[in-house]
Amino acid sequence: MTVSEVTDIVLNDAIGSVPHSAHWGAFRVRRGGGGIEIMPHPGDPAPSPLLGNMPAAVSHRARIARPAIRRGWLDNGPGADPRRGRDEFVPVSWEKALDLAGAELRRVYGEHGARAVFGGSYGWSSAGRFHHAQGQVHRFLNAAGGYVRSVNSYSSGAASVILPHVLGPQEAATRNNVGWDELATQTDIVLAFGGMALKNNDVGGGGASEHIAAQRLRTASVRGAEFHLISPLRDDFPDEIGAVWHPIRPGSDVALMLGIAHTLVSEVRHDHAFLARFCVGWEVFEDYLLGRSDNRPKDAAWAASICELAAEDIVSLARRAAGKRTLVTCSQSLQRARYGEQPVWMGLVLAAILGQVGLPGGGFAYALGSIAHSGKPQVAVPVPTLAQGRNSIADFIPVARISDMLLQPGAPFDYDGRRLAYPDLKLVYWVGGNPFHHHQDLHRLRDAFARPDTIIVHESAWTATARHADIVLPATITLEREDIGASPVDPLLVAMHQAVPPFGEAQDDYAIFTGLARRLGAEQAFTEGRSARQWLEHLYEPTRRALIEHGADAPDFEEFWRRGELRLPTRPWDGGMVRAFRNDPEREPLPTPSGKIEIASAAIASFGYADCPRHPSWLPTDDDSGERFPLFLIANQPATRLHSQLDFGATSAASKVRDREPVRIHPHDAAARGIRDGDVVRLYNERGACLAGAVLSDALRPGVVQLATGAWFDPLFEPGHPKAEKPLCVHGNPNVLTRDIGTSRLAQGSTGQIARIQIERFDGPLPPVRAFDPPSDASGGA
Ligand code: PGD
Repeated sequence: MTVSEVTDIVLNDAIGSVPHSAHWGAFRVRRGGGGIEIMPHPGDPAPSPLLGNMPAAVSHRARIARPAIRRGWLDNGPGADPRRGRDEFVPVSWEKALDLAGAELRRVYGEHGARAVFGGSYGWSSAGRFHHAQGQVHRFLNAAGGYVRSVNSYSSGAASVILPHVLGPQEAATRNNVGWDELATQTDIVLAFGGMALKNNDVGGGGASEHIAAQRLRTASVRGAEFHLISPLRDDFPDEIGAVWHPIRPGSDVALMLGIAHTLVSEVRHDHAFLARFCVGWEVFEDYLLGRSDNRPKDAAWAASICELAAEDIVSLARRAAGKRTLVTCSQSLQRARYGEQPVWMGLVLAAILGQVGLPGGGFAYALGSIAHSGKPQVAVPVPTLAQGRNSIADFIPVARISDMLLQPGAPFDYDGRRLAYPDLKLVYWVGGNPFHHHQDLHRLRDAFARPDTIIVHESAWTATARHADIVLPATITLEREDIGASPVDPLLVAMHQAVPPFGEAQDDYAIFTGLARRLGAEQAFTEGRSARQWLEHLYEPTRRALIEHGADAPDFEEFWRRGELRLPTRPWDGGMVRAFRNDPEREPLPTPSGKIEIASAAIASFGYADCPRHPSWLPTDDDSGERFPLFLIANQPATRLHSQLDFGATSAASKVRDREPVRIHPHDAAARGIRDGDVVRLYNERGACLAGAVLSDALRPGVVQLATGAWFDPLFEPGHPKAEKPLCVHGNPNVLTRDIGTSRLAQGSTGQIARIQIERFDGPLPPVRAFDPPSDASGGA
């Protein structure tokens, strides 16, 4: 029997459903009644509500049915063009679209070289290991001639650069460091800076088959563990756990950590032996902490004046944490802000002062509770991975410097001790990401996207990124193709069967790149002569071989595909590099310059960055707009979708208020502005403005409003209107308000988490939300 015959049987089996997987969970799909039904994996104790967004994706009007070319590009050819984002599109055949894209790639490579092609193409795309958009675009561009890449992520831009200097690779502080099972059974007290919101635990890149965070927190709580939530938002921790809420002023966590540290040291509750044996730089940091070097002791009263919590609560936190199995966690959100390196570094130092680093259930954990994959055992065998080939050029940008790069070709910039220069880009190729969701200061990004000669995007839907492109190639969604779902920290390998036929003329990214590679004479290098199905079999093979070596269940591909999933063995939990260091620091030094935890870093000091000095420090804000814009906006991860994905789906749509993204406001702030629950409001600052639907809530600290990211950018272009340069987003995308500045010269990470804004009731005629309607002329019929 052939594989496809086996597939047919599975597709038509008695249950009538097929297995599949997304970043937010494994599930089965059943077709019927003109749509699809999604059934969560039975082994998942807490399936994600994001599954509810999937049925709409199959045939929503926002889907892209045919290749389309922007009118201005088609008429005038390549070149900078401010009409990007508000031009019309002309549907064309695949043949014509690929001919145009291929010819343009050839022109740019020929005239300007690979340094003129940006393929950084950041984004989460979908869960499969083969049709993973980043892997596909990088492999294609490497075969075609090379590209300028991006490094690091919007998730962890600051942490991924600071941690190797002071502890070890980011994984040392996330994976295999402090696990959920240890927290459940051994931790006495958790200081959760930025919280552990369950919505964020729903999602893990590549798939998360078991959502265990809530259950582990419950076990710990029943055992008597004490939880402290440090966040401006009360629901950054599950209600049922009964955490003590410390409603801190946004962006001031480092001051609180210093205040706790000062109390510990001045009351001699710190672990001096640990600091002496396992750390370097304590003395210089202690001088700063106690105010010997700057005449400003960072005591509880000092901290209280900055973070606006009571000094006695800070002292009490320090006393409660001392002498117990204490875990300090730092969420990803804290470091997605100006000086985001500091809370990560200082969280580690606080755990070191408590002497807890490396103990089971104690110490420091970065991103435990920020993403489904932290704190879970690693899979013991390699998971399928598509090789990306070799890039012929070395140029890169830190991922969040995209607008700077496009706006300032040739300009110098700092990054991690190096002085680099932005390349001069002519062609931008974006696949599997939505910069008009993920980047900050979207009006500046619009200016940046007006600059290149050509922008090519593969998308399944008319996102704002697709609308800002010149050549738009319709991509399938994950449900429309076969793949293998896997992650190095999830034990379930999923045979992702095709659930529905492609929408309109959509093609897989692999098929699109194959067509383009053919036109560039690079087809063999890109495909190696394999069909998509042959690639799946090829990528599965190393996993199977490793399973055999492990003496584990190792079915051949056909059998794996028939079964629909395979449980992979996991490594025994051993606390990883940090625990090994704790057990034997001489033999198992950390991979830092000193081999120890760096409380002060000579390397960082040598860079001379005022915005990231030699030891963790409180750095007052350099945003002086607080007088004009008195409210803090928290632009956090949504609970109703992953980033901007499937914003039109049922779960996301159900949360909207009069079609807009909900913005939560404290009743005091609302009353002061005459805002009632359900009103449409306008959020604004000097960078832009958006509408949103007001939801009054006392789960926020007064003075703070919260608007999640991911509502599709929906600019209202009014011809001739003086503000057309900064059009109002009528749907509620907070990135029209956020600041496009790096965390510091060290990491240059994204700072999208916090912005200063003002808010008012919107009484004007209500503009319709058109984000999900295709641009004019583009639909062309499905
Ligand atoms: P997504 O919405 O996941 O956002 O930014 P990211 O760009 O990853 O975009 C993925 C896109 O890929 C979607 O448009 C989807 O349709 C498309 N796609 C999915 N599968 C495929 C495929 O197979 N092929 C193709 N061609 N396309 C596909 C996320 C980023 O946003 C991240 S990771 C974080 S942590 C940041 N968070 C914040 C924040 O907290 N606050 C602010 N203000 N800003 C943020 N931006 C960042």
